[in-house]
Parts: sequence; C-alpha cells; structure tokens
Amino acid sequence: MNSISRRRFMKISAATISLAAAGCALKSGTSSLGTKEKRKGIQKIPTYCDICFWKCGAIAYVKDGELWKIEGNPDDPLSRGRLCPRGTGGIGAHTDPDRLRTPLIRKRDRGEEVWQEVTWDEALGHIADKMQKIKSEYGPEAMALFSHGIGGNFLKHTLNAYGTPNISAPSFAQCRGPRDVGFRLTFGEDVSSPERTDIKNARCLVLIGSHLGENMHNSQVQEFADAIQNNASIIVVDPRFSVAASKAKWYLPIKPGTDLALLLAWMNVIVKENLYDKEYVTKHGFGFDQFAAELLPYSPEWAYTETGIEPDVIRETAREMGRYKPATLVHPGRHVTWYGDDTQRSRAIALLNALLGSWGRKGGFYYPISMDVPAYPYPAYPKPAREKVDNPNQKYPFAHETITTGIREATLTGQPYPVKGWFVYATNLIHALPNEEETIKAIQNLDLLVVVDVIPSEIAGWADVVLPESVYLERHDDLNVEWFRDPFTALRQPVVESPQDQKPNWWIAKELAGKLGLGSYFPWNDVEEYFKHRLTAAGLDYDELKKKGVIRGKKQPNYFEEGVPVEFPTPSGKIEFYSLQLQKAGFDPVPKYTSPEQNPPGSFRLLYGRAPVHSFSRTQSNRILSDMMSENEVWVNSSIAGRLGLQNAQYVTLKNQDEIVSNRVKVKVTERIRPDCVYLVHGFGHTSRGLRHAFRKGASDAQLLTRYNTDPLMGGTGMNNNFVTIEPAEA
Ligand SMILES: Nc1nc2c(c(=O)[nH]1)N[C@H]1C(S)=C(S)[C@@H](COP(=O)(O)OP(=O)(O)OC[C@H]3O[C@@H](n4cnc5c(=O)[nH]c(N)nc54)[C@H](O)[C@@H]3O)O[C@H]1N2
Ligand SMILES: Nc1nc2c(c(=O)[nH]1)N[C@H]1C(S)=C(S)[C@@H](COP(=O)(O)OP(=O)(O)OC[C@H]3O[C@@H](n4cnc5c(=O)[nH]c(N)nc54)[C@H](O)[C@@H]3O)O[C@H]1N2
Ligand code: SF4
Ligand SMILES: [Mo]
Repeated sequence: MNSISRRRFMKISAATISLAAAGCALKSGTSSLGTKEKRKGIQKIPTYCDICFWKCGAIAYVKDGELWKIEGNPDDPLSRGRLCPRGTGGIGAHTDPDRLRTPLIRKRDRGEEVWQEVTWDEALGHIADKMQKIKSEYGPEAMALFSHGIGGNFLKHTLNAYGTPNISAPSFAQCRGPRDVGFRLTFGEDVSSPERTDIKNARCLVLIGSHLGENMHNSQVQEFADAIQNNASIIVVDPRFSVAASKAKWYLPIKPGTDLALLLAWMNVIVKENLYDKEYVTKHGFGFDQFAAELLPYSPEWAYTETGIEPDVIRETAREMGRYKPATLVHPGRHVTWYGDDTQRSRAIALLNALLGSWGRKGGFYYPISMDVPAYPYPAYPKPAREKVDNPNQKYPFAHETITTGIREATLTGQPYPVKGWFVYATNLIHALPNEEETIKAIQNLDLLVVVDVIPSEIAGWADVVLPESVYLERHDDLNVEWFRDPFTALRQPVVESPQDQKPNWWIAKELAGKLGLGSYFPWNDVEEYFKHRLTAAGLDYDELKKKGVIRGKKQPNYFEEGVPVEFPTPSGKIEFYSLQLQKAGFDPVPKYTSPEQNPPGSFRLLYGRAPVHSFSRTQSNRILSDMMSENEVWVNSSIAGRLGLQNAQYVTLKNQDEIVSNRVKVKVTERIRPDCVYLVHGFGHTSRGLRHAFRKGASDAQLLTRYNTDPLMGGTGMNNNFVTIEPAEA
C-alpha cells in the first residue's frame, strides 16, 4: 500500500468509528479495524451538493473504501430525497484525472500556463508576502476577492480581516442583481436564493425566459413537476421553444428584448378589465392611480408591433392570470442580466405580481424562514479607510451588492483608486464576465492574481499562484442555514480523502491568515470546533447533524393569511406601484419601454442558457457529465438553415459584431427557435490546455459576448446584445 492509499485507509476507518459512535447502522465487516477487510462494506455519509449553488442535501455512499454513488437525502427540504442529474454525476468531480494536484507558481509570462510545483507553505508564504507589499504600497483596499458559493465564506473572513471591503460574486451583476433590485424597489425585499417562489401551489405559472427543466435548480424543477401534475395553467414566454414551453398551455415566442412591452400590455389589460386584486392593492399599494395612468398607452395592439405576440393572445393570457389570482406566480427569473434595462423589466414583473396579489400569498411568493444559528464571535474587522471601489459616487444608486465588473473597471483605470491584487475563489472569470479582453487587460495591471480552483480553468491559466482545492466530497464547508419554506441547517462533510495535495478552503483561509499575522481571527483549531461553537449557541447538536446531514426546525407560517405580519420595508411601508425613490434618483417611477436594437442585416442575436447536465463552465471536464453531453450545439431556425445551406450536425463557426470568431460548433437545425436569434448552451469551448477532455469542444458564448449594456440602476451587465453570423467550418 503506498502512502496515499494508506492515509485514505486510516481516514475512512476514523469516519467509520465516528459514525458507529453516532449510532449509524453499519454493515458487518466495517467494525473490525486494522486489516484490509475493515474497508469492506458500505458507508452512507450525509453531506450537501456543490455542483451548483442550490446546496441539495445528499447521501454519499462509500463502498469498500471507494466513492460509489450519491443520492438525495430524504430529510433534506431542498432535495426531497432526489438530486438533479448534475448532482448524481457529482462524483466525477472527485475522479476527474485533470484535477489540479498541487500548488503552482507561475514560471513564465501570465497566461502561458507554465508552472513550478511548490509546497503549500511556499505558495501561501509567497501570497502573504505579496499581499503585505500591496497593503503597504496601496492600502488593503487594493486587494479584491471574487468568489462564488458557500466555499468562499472563510476566505471572505480572511480578506475582511486583512482590511478590504472589495468582495464580490458574479451572482449579482451577471445574474440575479436586477431582479433583486426590481423587487426591493417594489416590495422592499429580495427574491434571493433559493427563490421564495411557491411554484408547487401556483394555479397559474408564468415563465418569462426561466427555462425550468433546463435550468435545473432541483427544488424548483420538482415543484414545477408538481404544478404540471396539479394542472396549473402554464404560460411560457421565450424566443426559443424550451423544455418548459413543451409543458405550457400558452407558448409566446416573443421577439428577444421586448418583454417589457408585453408586461406593460398585460398590466394595461389587467387594470382596464378590473382583473386585479382590488382589496389587496387598495390595502397595500402606494401610488396606484399614477401607475394606472402611466399604463394607458400600452395597449395589446401597441405591444403586438414590438413583441410579435397577437393582441388576442395578450388579452387571453392576461385574463388567465386574473382568473387564478392570487395563486398566479409570474416567476421573477434568476439570470436576468439580458439587455441592460433589466431592473425595470424585473420591476414590471414585480408590479404584475403586485396587481395579482401574489406576494405573501399561497401559490405566489411565500415568506421564507431560516434557522437562527448565530455567527461565530470573531474579533471586529478593521474599518477600511476607503469606500468600496466598484461603485464610485454611487454611480449605480441601487446596487446593494458589490459589482464584479466595477472592480474590473477600477483595476483597468486605477480609479477611484488602484486595485493591485485579485484573489479568485471558485469563479471562472473568463467565462463569467462579459468581454474577456477587458478581464485580461485588467489582470495585466495586477501585482498578484491568486486562483483557488479544482481544475485548470481558464482563469487559473492567468494566475500567478494556483491553489488546488479539495472537491466538495472531500471537505467541510460552512453550515448551510439559508432560508426556505421551513428553517433548516445542513452540513457538508468529507466523504472521501483528497487524492493528492489538495486542501479545503477553510484550511487555506486559516493558514493564510496566520501568515498575514491575522491568526487571532481564527481562534478555532479546526473547522469542527467552529461548527460546534455555532451549533451550541443555536441549541443544536453537532453529532446529530453529522449523522443526519440536516436538522429541520419547526414549521412556521409562510403566508399573510397564516399569520405572517404584512410588512413592506419600502419608504412608504407599502407596495410601491409608483416609486418616489426612483423618481428622486432620476429614473422612471413606473417602467417605460424602449425598443431593443435591431439585428444588423444577415446576423442573429446570440442567446444562451443552461443544459440539464452541466453547470456553467465548471462541469465539462467531469467525465460522467460530459459523457451525457460533451459539446454544445448552436440552435438555428430551419428556414434560416435552409437559406444558408446548413445541414443538421454540420460544424460552423460564429463571428460576432467585433469580428471575434468562435471555436467550431455543430448546428442544431430546429423549428424550436425564432429565425432572428441563435442559441448556445453556456460553458463550452474551453481554451485551457490543462482541461484535456473539454479542450476546444463546442463554442464559448462568453467569448462572443464582447458587448454588454450596463444597467444604470445597479451596474448589471446585459449580455444579450451580441449578434453573430454563421460560417461553415471544416469537419
Ligand atoms: N457568457 C455567460 N456568462 C455568464 C453566464 C452565462 O450564462 N453566460 N451566467 C452568469 C451566471 S447566471 C452566473 S451565476 C455566473 C456563474 O459564474 P461562476 O460561478 O464563475 O461559474 P463558472 O464559470 O462555472 O466558474 C466556477 C469555477 O469554480 C471552479 N470550481 C468548481 N468547484 C470548485 C470547488 O469546489 N472549489 C473551488 N475552489 N473551485 C471550484 C470551476 O472549476 C470553475 O473554474 O456566470 C454568469 N456569467
Ligand atoms: N442545469 C443547470 N441549471 C442551472 C444552472 C446551470 O449552470 N446548469 N445555473 C443556475 C443559475 S446560477 C441560474 S442564474 C439559472 C439561469 O436560468 P434562468 O434564470 O432560467 O435563465 P437564463 O439562463 O437567463 O435564460 C435562458 C432562457 O431565456 C431565454 N431568453 C433569452 N432571451 C430572452 C428574451 O429576450 N426574452 C425572453 N422571454 N426569454 C429569453 C432563452 O431562450 C433561454 O430559454 O439557472 C440555474 N440552474
Ligand atoms: S440542483 Fe443539482 S447540482 Fe445543484 S445542488 Fe442540487 S443536486 Fe446539486
Ligand atoms: Mo446565476
């Protein structure tokens, strides 16, 4: 037995003992320690998934010492005992032969991907020296952290202790930011994540480009199936006939970028025909009359010219929504950074829900509850001398989270002050931020780029120091105490040992803090001590959590009718149909429509989205998931394919308005998309050489998104503003 498998053997034995101590049912054969036989048998270890950020509770099975399979944890409210296909294939992350194995320091120019393997001590020492130098030359605010997901929590703590306020995630300005701002401006609260959408109880469900079923957020997809089973009336608005559209009573193939016209026309009909919830609106609404007056010009006939949706269909679908109110849920979407006017479109969605009385009501938006697990009592952070760098002078007045692209801008320009170091955790900025060239130029201004990843992603290729993390099945992470229908706390815990010299984020954060002289910020010795402290403060038992993976709290009321106090934390204390906040800041108090830019002749608007078996740009290297889908296709309408002489499955390249040419990609000739746009699944077309299995398979949407329109309210980057032409490629 070599030393690695010996270490792993010992570790699994230890896990076996602790499970036995916790009273877990173990197969015979695992109880006799000290011989090879003791690894025989099956262990079930609860944890939660990390193939996306939904954090479904799972049970991992270890068979004869090897990771075998992973299933949903029946006690977990998010998974309800079932994982999505990505979660089930998650074990491929552990066995991926292309994983990062050891810390690396760059040997040649940035981006050349030539490295020196170093020890953790050397890598973290090098990073700490550079960070101290940046602090003394430019101040601690010159370091920024980009992170995505719960794994970033401990590194955020280290960076806060170091003294920087510049901490951001792409989930705001490249994802759900406009939606959360639009809903805040209307109801005073976010939709947030997991979304507080009562899909399973909706009698009428309206999906505006929320492609549930391809967008695989587990609980939502399960509830969508419930809604279908309950014969909910489903209305889908999408330029592409999505999987969700195939379940719909009404499918509206809208012209891309015109949804606000449809929303205004729907509201026009609902007000004009008195289909709204009058009692709710009168009791809870602010500025309804001014709002109603603004809707007058937006008739279905007017909207038809913008959207291509027949006036009768607009009227009929508006009546359908009115019929089932308040159990009509107009889904707010999640990735809504489409055109740059996204906050106002999201606000229109919020207003439509307000008219239907769905906020706080069964079948609409429920009131979520989280468990009260106090934060660890750390020492106070130093107060940064300067404001965050991303949003100087509150240029984007309604941004309530940090804008990734604002940090990038400051790194490029040195204004309002220079940014000299990026710490990047679990976000592939080359695929996640629009305009790759701007990202690379910004990187050239840095004195330090650290990337913590599990595979050699594109952003890792640009790093000065690469730190290999243990995958989620090999580590602990912070407690999941997110809100949902009922309160719960879930634990991620190691199932198997890391195969090489990978380390968990909490260890990296703590060790780095030590080297920065910030050891007092990590008073606990290991992460289990941290868990015990927090759980004890909450009156919960760590051993129970380890054994079950999840502890559920008491059911509490979720709707106004059940006794949730009716509260709208807006300036007026009511639902703001007319927004004085927006007016004061120089924006439209009720959303106003402007037409999107027309396609340049001969070109197609590039749209993109999800496939059920992949997450972003992070799973294409996973051998199990890539077996199900190894490259993406470009969806092209049949009439266009005929005109261009394109055959199904033929390879083409896409060229965008800025002459950027994609990798070759197969054509999917289909009636399921409008002729004015094409569609790619996001995350393919990898260019990192270390991703041997995913390298240059399919085309990258990100590479083609060179243009973006910035939302003036909150700094989100609308990315559906790119146009491509199609050229045949060699086979
Ligand atoms: N062009 C384009 N851009 C987009 C989108 C799009 O559809 N198209 N979608 C937007 C949306 S909605 C979002 S939320 C963001 C998502 O943006 P990101 O969250 O940045 O998504 P990924 O590009 O998959 O980057 C995740 C990175 O984390 C690494 N990783 C995976 N597991 C681990 C782990 O356990 N530890 C560590 N340290 N690293 C890990 C992966 O290898 C990968 O490099 O992107 C946004 N940007
Ligand atoms: N399998 C899987 N599921 C995921 C993820 C994943 O990576 N993989 N990521 C998760 C994350 S973080 C997010 S944010 C969500 C994203 O998922 P969603 O929030 O559902 O949406 P998008 O990706 O923006 O939407 C893509 C859909 O919008 C349509 N669309 C494009 N332009 C327009 C338009 O102008 N009008 C209308 N009405 N529709 C349009 C596209 O045709 C496509 O069907 O998915 C989540 N679920
Ligand atoms: S939705 Fe799927 S990938 Fe995401 S956490 Fe749940 S099981 Fe994992
Ligand atoms: Mo997202």
